[in-house]
Amino acid sequence: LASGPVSTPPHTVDGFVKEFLRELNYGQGVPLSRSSLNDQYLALARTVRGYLTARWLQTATRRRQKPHKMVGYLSAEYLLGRQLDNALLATDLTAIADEALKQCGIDLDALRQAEIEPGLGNGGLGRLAACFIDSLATMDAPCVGYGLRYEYGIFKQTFVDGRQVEVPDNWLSMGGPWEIPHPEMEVPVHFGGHTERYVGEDGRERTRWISGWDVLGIRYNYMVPGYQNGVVNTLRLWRARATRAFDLHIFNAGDYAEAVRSQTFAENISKVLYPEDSTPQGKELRLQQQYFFVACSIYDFLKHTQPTDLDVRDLPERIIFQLNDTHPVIGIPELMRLLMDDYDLPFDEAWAITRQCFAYTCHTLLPEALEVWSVSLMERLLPRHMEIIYMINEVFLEEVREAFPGDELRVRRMSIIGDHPERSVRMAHLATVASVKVNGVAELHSQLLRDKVLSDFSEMWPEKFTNVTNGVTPRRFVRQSNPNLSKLITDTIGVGWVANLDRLRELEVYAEDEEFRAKFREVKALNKERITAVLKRRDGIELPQGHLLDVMVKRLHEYKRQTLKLLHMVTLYEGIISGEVDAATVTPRTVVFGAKAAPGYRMAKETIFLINSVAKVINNDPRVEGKLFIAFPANYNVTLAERLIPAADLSEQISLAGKEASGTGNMKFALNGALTIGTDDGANVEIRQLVGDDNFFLFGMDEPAVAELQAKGYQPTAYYESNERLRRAINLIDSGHFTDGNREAVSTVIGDLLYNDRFLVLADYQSYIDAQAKVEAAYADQEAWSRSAILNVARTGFFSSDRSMRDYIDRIWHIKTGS
Ligand code: 26W
Repeated sequence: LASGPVSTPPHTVDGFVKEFLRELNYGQGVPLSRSSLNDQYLALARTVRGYLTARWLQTATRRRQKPHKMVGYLSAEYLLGRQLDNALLATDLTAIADEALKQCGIDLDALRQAEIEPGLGNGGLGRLAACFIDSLATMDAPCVGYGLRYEYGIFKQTFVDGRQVEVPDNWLSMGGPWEIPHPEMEVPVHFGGHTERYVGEDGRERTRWISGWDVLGIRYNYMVPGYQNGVVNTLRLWRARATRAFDLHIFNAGDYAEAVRSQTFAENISKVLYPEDSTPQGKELRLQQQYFFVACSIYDFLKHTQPTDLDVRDLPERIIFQLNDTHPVIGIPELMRLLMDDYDLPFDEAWAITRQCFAYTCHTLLPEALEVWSVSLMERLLPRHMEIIYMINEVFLEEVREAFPGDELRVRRMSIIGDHPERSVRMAHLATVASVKVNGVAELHSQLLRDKVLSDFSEMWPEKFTNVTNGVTPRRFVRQSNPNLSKLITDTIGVGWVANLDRLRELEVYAEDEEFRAKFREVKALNKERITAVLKRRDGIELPQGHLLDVMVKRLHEYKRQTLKLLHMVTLYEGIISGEVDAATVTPRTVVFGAKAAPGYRMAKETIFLINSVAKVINNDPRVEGKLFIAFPANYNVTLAERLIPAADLSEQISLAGKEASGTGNMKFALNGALTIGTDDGANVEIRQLVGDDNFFLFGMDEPAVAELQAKGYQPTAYYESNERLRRAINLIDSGHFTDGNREAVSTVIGDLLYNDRFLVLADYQSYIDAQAKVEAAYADQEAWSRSAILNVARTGFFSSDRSMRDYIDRIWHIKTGS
């Protein structure tokens, strides 16, 4: 990196025009007069990147002056969303770029639309990582985000006859203007083979790993700009490439087939993001991905990022690797391997160091989402790591026996190696044993981790467990996505809130101000106009106007209970068409769903089909015209979220209590002035505490009630039989009313609801219907509704990811911010 002065392009319209035309002419190689929209977008992105690069180099140079501890955020997913607007905002170039492009006869908005968002994540976990690195840059905290540069991100969802069809997301096909590749810096990563003992020159026995095949990690840097603070951090994603030493392998000819395999398969490693969200498939390629990016990242830190004279014994003063769920946990035995086999440290010393270098965040409560890898796969793919895991387990189980003498049952429960259904490595156990701290992502979640999922561990090491409630970046999810509300807030309390979200509290008094409430409603109305235009252009959907806008957007999963929302809509519809309910008394309501299903998740896909089927009938039935409407735009992603959330009146957060670790969409809605209808789950609990019971629609069983009902044996049919409205809603679906008389087409979902219903949809149905009736009553009083909505904005500044990062820094990382 340059250590001398770096030049920043001039912050003027003229300067910007010059940079832009230079990028267009010499970068894209086209004159303005013949440039395509994509040429212009790429030139603009590169221009803005130029402004970032200067700051990026300055940040790196400054950080190099002084030894410091940094965070290596290890995440298999980063759901970044579009980059252009965020970079313009961070550099305060939006107005300049707008004017500069105008002078070139170009509309900035058209170029914004040209960007394909990097969808390198599935949902909450990946988006959280993106929010965190944004906040760390804004706080000037030394952090490198490490991950995988998937060539194909999360699939593009399309609907064919109401059913989800996945299309590959070739996000780089139009160019990757935000990345800086370094093909000259290759990181070797080994797989397979065997280990052998040998005696070193000093007479000590050592182990070496003779790999079966190797790949190279190619570094791609992305800039992560802080908000108008001149800081730019790094996101470093790895791409796999076949080795050149490949020919040598062939000549050595020991294992020709394996060598050929490496050539063929090496580049598959970073090919595609696994679209499974919370159901690990145990696929070998996924383990290859995990080891690949973590090995590259640790190597990169040791060889390039730390000062060259650092003694590895001081590592804990230089680095803390944050494990974003269990996906990067293989980094633990990897660091052990490096310390023992490359740096010659004995096991005990390596273990003492390693145990100070990792911290683990768990993001789930579903038992099926806890990753395990079979011992046989591990032995084949990473034989040295498997040996090290056994060694770790041995000393760990000794500790357990010492702490709980004679409790062999406990030893078996806690072992890193499990026996059922096959011998496998429990990654959450390995992570917990090796980490300085283990955290959940909301108060309730952390409590349930301590009391249930990892209770043996929290008994042994109570101080190891902590909570850090998730957050979202206010830059992207308020300032950028909701310019109308942002302007109102800034006009009212000044601009400081963008980097200090607690200041939203100052809005609280304005909840009582009639004029402010009117302006607030005007903002909502404008945002509804905007989403109406977006859905029309993007999906051909004609959103009815003047409705309560009720939004449920998140991955499709049974525990999130999209079917409960659907049952509510069918209930309203059935009430009207049966004549039971006078249509004139019904609050006009539009429900927007957005949800991708994992391609192999049958029930989720059937639910998508059912939503689309119900939508088609309701939207075309004149009896409910102007009253009920369901929109299900395909391919819900970050870009659509940014348009949709600011327009919502009602936020649906209706997971079964005890199942949603936190949720982060819930926070985005509240911050944008939607009221929440939600269960006592995840961060909903904290949202409700902050906004107050009067400004939140709570329903459903709480976690202890759920546990109790399940313990005594839950029978969904009992609810079906005893609840007439529920029965009529289910019967209407079951009759084939929404599927052209085809009852078979709905049988999977209906059958599951009646005879399984693992997530207690029917048990919470009546409570949900009652809460929705309260919503309607509340919405009828627009002044009171606005007051509540404003209080939601004013009281949820806590959910800034800046605050989450403060908490990680204070409770876990102990790093310094600023220079
Ligand atoms: C395929 C294996 C697997 C297992 C778990 C893939 C992905 C997961 C994730 C842990 C699922 C996930 O994204 N969890 C979500 O994390 C968010 C950020 O903390 C929370 O807000 C959500 O509640 C949680 O579901």
